[in-house]
Amino acid sequence: MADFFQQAPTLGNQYTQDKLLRSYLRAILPKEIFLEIEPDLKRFGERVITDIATMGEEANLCRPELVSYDPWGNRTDQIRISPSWEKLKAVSAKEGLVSIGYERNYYSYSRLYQFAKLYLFHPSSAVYTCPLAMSDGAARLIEVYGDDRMKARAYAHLISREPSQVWTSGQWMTEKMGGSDLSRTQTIASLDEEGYRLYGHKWFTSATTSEMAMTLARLEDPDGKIQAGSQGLSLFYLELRDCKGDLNNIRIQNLKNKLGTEALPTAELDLVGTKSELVGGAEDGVKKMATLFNITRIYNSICAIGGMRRGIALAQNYATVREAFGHKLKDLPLHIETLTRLQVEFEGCFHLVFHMVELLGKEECQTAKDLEKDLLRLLIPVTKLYTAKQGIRIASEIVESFGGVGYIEETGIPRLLREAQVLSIWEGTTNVLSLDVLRAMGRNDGLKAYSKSVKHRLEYVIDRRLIKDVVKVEKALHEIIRFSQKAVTEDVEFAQAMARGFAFSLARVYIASLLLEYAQMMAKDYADLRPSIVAKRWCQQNLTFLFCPDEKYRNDNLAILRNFEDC
Ligand code: MFK
Repeated sequence: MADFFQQAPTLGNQYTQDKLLRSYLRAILPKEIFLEIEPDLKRFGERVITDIATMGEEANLCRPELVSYDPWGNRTDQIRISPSWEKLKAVSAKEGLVSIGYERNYYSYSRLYQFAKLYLFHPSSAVYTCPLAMSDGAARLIEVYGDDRMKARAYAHLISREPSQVWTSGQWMTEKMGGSDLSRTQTIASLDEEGYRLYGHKWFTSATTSEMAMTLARLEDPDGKIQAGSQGLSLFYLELRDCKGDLNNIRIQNLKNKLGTEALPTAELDLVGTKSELVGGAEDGVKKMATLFNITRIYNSICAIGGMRRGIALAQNYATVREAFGHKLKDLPLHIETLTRLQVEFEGCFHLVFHMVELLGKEECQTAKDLEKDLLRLLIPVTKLYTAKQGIRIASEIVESFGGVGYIEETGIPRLLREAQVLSIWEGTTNVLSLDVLRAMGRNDGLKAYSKSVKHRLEYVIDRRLIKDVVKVEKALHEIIRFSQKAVTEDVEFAQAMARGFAFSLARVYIASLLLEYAQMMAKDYADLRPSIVAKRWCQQNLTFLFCPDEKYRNDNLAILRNFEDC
């Protein structure tokens, strides 16, 4: 029998091969900006499959290690990380992966440029995007709420392009009582003659080798009283080490053994009198921290689509080399159908995420209208929760599309699934964010902005080949509006039970409007009809997932679960 070898998939330049990214940027950016940044994207598209990919692979193989004591019994609390993780830090700084967004050389478009690079970088980076996300969020937080000293010191380090100067930041929110319900935070901030000192335990801290962190704590008043609930939380800035390199009264207790993100150190730690500074005055800590976690949620979404694109690129390449049943996989109708579905889902998510990045850029450069600000507040949780879930689904299909080898660790394919799985957990789970969507609608004009924006986009579409789809999206939008009016008259349990389906409907319908608008633009300006095919395919699927969980329905749920009695 002749020897048989399976051919591994190969990747080409991740920018030049990504026709969607290229045509999207060309269409959306002013011509002079596109021409100026494209050479950098081309160069970077090559790096992410060469030296950066090697750094990522090496970092993944070398897990962080906690050295709690030195040989003489002294407590050291040192986290040893891979040299490649350090290299990724230097590369990120030099490539401007955070700084581009703050240099603002391209005004509000700077964020599009920066996030295009992050999208290319993420799947090769061993999730170095995590410290970048928190650092970017911390930079924005300081820009908005920080004092002059923080701006001159921490902000300058966070946005530095100089590897010896650049800092990363942690975002320490999660405590044992919960990462979702921050109102149960127990860390206390006490004021002494030198300033604030923090006492408490942080249960999940990511990228714990960072130079600084933003965290939440409760202020102790002069009588030693402490305000409960989330209103009583204040925001604090701290540096992990002093000028001698000693930890700032922090005990690192444990490193987490996780399903994925293995190169990333995630620690449990105690704050035992950690010196820190209040950011933006007392209280309203959650609200201030939201400036940071809104940025990290956008990073989460860009990482989701970066991972989808990488998986699909690998699967498509493999389909051109792998034979089965006398054909290449690329010629098998069911395989084509499967990959097409993934590609359409990915393209929808791509448009949603980059649209949000565009809105973020406008908000930061003060060119966003009120409607766009309300829209951004609503779309951040919608986009984060939707793209994370689709990222997992697509990664799972990609693993399967490789058959048995997709399950083999050394192919690198299982990593796609592990790295996707975290995206629906950190930075707010799907259910927590679904409830946040309801809050974003209730507290400002989120739904009004949403509906106006979808309608406005649909009005632009006049190509008669797309009109049937426009009508379908209009109907789905009316369904959403009617449903939301009904939902406010129902009880809280009703609203909570339907929240996930509602958020998914918001995502699907919004994406439909973006795809149709893009299809119209590409047909008109570039005689490119492919986006119309994608938009039509998107609109063929269910756009809404609205159902009525009235009291009977919810009681039936409990009957199905047997009231949790047998568990
Ligand atoms: C690679 C990608 C990224 C990698 C980074 C990962 C590393 C980090 C890992 C983690 O940190 S995981 C921790 C994950 N935990 C969360 O993300 C928290 C999830 N929970 C929520 O988001 C809850 O919705 C929340 C804790 C915010 C609810 O708390 P509350 O106190 O009940 O909030 P409430 O009353 O809704 O909001 C308090 C204030 O904040 C309000 O302002 P006002 O008082 O003026 O009305 C809100 O409007 C405001 N706010 C809340 N969420 C906001 C927001 N403002 C803007 N945007 C938001 N998203």
